[in-house]
Amino acid sequence: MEPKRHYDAIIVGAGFAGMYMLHKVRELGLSAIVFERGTDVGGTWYWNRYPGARCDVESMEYSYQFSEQIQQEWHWSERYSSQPEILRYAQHVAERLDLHRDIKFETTVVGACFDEDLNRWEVSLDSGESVFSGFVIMATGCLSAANTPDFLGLEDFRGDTYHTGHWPHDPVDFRGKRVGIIGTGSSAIQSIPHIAEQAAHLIVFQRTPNFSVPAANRALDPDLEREIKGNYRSFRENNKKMTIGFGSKYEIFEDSALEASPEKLQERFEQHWEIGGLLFLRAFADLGLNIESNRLAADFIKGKINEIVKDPETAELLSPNDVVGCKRLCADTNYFETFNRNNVDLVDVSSNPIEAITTKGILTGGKEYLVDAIVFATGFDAMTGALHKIEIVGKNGIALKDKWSDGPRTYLGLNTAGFPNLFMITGPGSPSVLSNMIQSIEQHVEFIAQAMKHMRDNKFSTIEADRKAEDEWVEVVNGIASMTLYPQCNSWYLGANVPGKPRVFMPYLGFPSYVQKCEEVVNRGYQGFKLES
Ligand code: NA7
Repeated sequence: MEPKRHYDAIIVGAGFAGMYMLHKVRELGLSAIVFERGTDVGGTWYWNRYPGARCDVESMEYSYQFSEQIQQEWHWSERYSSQPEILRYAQHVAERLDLHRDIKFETTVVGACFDEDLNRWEVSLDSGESVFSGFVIMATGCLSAANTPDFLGLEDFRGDTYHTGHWPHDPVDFRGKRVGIIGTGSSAIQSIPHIAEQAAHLIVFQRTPNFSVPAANRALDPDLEREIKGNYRSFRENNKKMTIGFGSKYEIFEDSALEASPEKLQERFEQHWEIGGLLFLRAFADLGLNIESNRLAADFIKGKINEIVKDPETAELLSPNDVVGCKRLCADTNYFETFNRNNVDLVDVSSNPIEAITTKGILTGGKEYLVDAIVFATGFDAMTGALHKIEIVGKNGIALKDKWSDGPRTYLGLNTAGFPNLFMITGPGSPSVLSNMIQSIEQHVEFIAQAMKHMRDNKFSTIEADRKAEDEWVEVVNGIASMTLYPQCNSWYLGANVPGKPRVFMPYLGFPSYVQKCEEVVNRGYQGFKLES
């Protein structure tokens, strides 16, 4: 498909955000095109094909809810969906909504520049072409810019290298190979058990151990599916009342871990260990707020690690000293058990950082570990990385990179002052990664579509965040984060995983209060936005 010269809206990215945005823009009768660098829809789930990749939000929740028909007809096979199944779901929705005809694949947007005289964006593509539009909607994803540290000698390595967030489409065969994996975040924790089963030898290079709770994944219970589908709408509404936007079907506890007797503490933690995954943090109301309560949860998980991992030295190395949940809690299947295998070694690179990649392996602590392949499970330049890969220039020639040099500043995570008609879906300053992503995507897409309709109906040509409203919002986001334990560790929520990135807590915590704020903004005539004709 050859793009036209001009569209009402240009959407960047064909993940769940871009797909639904295209559908909504079409509903408004406006013209739109989606540019997507991959060969198919799916976004995060298109790129993250590493073995064991799986969502940490339950399948019956991690899906679109705008179409009753689609949510009824789709059947998930497991409690937590695997990457291939989520990708099939994305493809199914794209077919049902006939989206492909307006998506230009294998096309990377490299620049977007606002023309103040004509009130339009000029979007530049990697082909060298330029396309113009009234609106640009960044559906670029929160975890889509892979982060590979600048290891000395990387280009000299003679074996194969992979990044979990950029995994090849053809199956990777590690049989008979010595594999090194760098990182022990969620992607590593999910892939290590699978790679260990296949490879001759796996060496895990760990800088910081991570908390992980078994996902307790299993086949989806047909009775549960029937029950939820029997009243899907009210199930979704109940989830929207949860701070994190999901998990309403589990009991909610209001008490503090500090008030519980040792027996109660043990019982509640055991119960939540069984429930599994992220929901472990719901065992007590204050695990994310009070450091003493949090320590009790940390000790419980460390006790489990000690029980599972047979070698005490390895168990000790795998036991984190951080705050639980401050980095995103991982949900695994047989992660700690994998370290009992004879073909798996753990190398601590916390005190001896990786010095270099050699032609044949990884050098740390003066020792060279020989490997045939290296897996970089080193995460992402989260939330802002994908935006900054595009040269975005707003009013007065100001680049987004410069405006955000001390960290992202947005109003509601939807727009940033000085960049009219540029929307972000689940941008920094919105619940995004601290919520059910698809639910937050839908809420943002609907807000944006409604704003576009409002502008058309009232003959406004531009919408832009007011700088004062933006400043106040940044304060609100930081204020909420500072009441929690989130800012206390070096997480990607803070940008702390990327050297040189400003340390700013990026997501907004609290799905219901955020939605309420957005509704108030609309009801007050887009309060905090400047609308101009
Ligand atoms: P994460 O959670 O950011 O994990 C990246 C891992 O890579 C983490 O263990 C890092 O250690 C490690 N890392 C990064 N740079 C280095 C260097 N230079 N040397 C050694 N180790 C390094 O990314 P994931 O892809 O696992 O998960 C991201 C999210 O995707 C996850 O939270 C889910 O929401 C899905 P560090 O902790 O920085 O010491």
